[in-house]
Amino acid sequence: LTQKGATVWFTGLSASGKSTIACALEQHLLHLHKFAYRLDGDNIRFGLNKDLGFDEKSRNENIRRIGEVSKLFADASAIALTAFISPYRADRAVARELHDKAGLTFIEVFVDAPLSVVEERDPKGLYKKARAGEIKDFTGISAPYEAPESPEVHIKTDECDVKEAVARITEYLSSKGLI
Ligand code: GGZ
Repeated sequence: LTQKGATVWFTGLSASGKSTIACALEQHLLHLHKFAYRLDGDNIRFGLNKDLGFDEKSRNENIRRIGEVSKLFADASAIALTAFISPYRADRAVARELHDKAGLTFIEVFVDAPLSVVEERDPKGLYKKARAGEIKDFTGISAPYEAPESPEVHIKTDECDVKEAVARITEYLSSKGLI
């Protein structure tokens, strides 16, 4: 492969649009004949990380492992796309450092939607359950979300549609010579 690997790291609240954008970006990159691979709850939290819950320590470990796995994909020349809340700044910094040390590009994409908006969307009824105290440690309600201070790409999903989000990330990848 002549392709250079990298990790595009999505972070944001539940229902902010991370998976939707990551999926659309993956499709777009595959159409460009780029080797892209998406890591999300379905293939990580139900597999490698099925021993982990949602308390702070478990999330730290969840993100640590995802950082390591995405680095391996990037090292194998893929564009790894990770779609996890990853609420702690320090955990994201560890993932970035891993990539930096290996000479691999790490692109943090903040999928930014206000709590009021994601709570209104509530596609799985999780916010309602969290408000009712039926789910503990729920991000944004009873557990913290630490927003990125200087993400490479900042997408406000209530002002920007999926197509535009994909275009902005693609532009960034292109500006770095990754596609
Ligand atoms: C947040 C939770 C929780 C709690 C279950 N807090 O919208 P979803 O359903 O499909 O995505 C959420 C997903 C979050 O898992 P992550 O691995 O991305 O989280 S982290 O990066 O913080 O480790 C949500 C569901 O799991 N979910 N319980 N308590 N989200």
